[in-house]
Amino acid sequence: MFKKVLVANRGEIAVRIIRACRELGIQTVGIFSEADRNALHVRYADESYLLGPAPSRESYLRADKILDIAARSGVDAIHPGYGFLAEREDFSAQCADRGFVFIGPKPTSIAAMGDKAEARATVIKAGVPVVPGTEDVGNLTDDDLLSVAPKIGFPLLIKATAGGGGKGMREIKSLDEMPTLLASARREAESAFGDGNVYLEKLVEGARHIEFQVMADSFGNVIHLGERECSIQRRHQKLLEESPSVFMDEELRKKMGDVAVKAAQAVDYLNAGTIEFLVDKERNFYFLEMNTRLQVEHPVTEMVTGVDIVAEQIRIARGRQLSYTQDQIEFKGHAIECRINAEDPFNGFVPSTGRITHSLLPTGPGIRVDSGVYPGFEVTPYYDPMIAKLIVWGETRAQAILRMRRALEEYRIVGVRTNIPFHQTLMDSHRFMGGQFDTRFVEERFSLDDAMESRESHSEIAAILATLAAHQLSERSAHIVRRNERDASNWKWVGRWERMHR
Ligand code: MV4
Repeated sequence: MFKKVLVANRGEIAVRIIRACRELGIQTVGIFSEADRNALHVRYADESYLLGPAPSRESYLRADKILDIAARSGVDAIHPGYGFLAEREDFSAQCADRGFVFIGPKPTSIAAMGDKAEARATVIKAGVPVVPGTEDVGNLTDDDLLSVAPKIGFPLLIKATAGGGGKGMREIKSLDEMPTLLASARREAESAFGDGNVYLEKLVEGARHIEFQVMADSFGNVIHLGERECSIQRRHQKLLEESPSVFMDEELRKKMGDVAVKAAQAVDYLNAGTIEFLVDKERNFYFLEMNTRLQVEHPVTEMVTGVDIVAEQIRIARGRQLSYTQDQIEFKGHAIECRINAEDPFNGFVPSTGRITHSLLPTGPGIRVDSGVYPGFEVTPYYDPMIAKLIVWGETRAQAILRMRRALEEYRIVGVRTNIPFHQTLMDSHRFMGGQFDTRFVEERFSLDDAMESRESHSEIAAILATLAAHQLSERSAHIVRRNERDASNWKWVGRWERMHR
């Protein structure tokens, strides 16, 4: 086993990885920027080293400094977490060159999936279904693209080959608007990735975003750990993930799982990865891209399979076989994760910074909180606003939703604004409860302001009630307002919901 691992990340994911190491008896080395001197991951690691100033490019993106710290502290391996250097093929290669095991895939796999047009071409050869679109790789000129577009058909999407995450993406309704939008897509891709190369795909409308967790060891074993439903997102930022997807059945899971495994095998994959699919209303599914890293939402898969994905990553990286065969993977119950962001849901989700003065975490049956903060910690504007993840498990989806409501009510964070009220409103949404949503749901059909406005129309009654019930309300005021009356008890509600879905 490794003796010592460097965790090349910060926040909740660094803490998560340190926890896995601790359970495996592995010493840990943390790294931190000047803004993170008092961060939780620094306290959890056995030893920690300063990288440099707060901005990521001067700290968490400094591969050279991180490798020097790895050498100085004598680690055997480096876990990159997600973001920062996690999907940089050069970093994965440099780790190997300097004699450290990179706990993740090989540089060749990262490269093959990092170029989204190349990824398409590679998986097509392996028989993986993709959305109809361009199939050539290399730099396609505007003339190439304009001539192939009508054959693909409109509406279509321009996507950046270096992309992912929707940057440089443009929707094209007809050929005449294409030249202008091609130029702006290339400009955006050039400034975001330093690469203006693009490709085309037919637009799949009203689709769900469902992804499969895969794991591969160095003995050629590749398994999948089922799906995560990730359609609840805003501006390409996921807000909630769950497993299983309400859309899934045994047969579709088997089909998509087999395809996910094939896609991983097509790039000779090693370690943990995620295959993203679009699934349309007719249950046609298409490979979108592969994320060659541990993902934020991995806990929902851990909760329904019982697999410790990070421990399994470490095991694979040191050359052991996967602890599970596909047949040994069983799915039990339902898990939901809410991403808790330091941002103001009542004000365009602008990031909220400041010192966390108090915090009270929900606990009890079926609750897990992966947090990167604690009372006294200052949330700075330099990094991702996600400060914690609240994950619940229930026997059924209905039970998981009730548990999530209970946990969101218990959760107290004072000092920064959080999106907890957003999640509470989401948990009350009938469309969410009924599983009737796709990737447009949050942006087009769900407005926190509307939900709040209908409450404001009763503002006078609310004011009187507020005065009368000051005691009770003070308990809830940390989360602003939420509907606290339902027309039925939770028991009745579960019964109804479950009868509806029989
Ligand atoms: C699509 C699509 C519809 N049709 N591709 C957005 C980010 C990038 N990862 C891929 N994305 C999409 N690709 C085709 N051919 C719709 C999206 C999309 C989306 C995908 C996943 C999760 C959320 C999304 C929100 C808007 C659009």
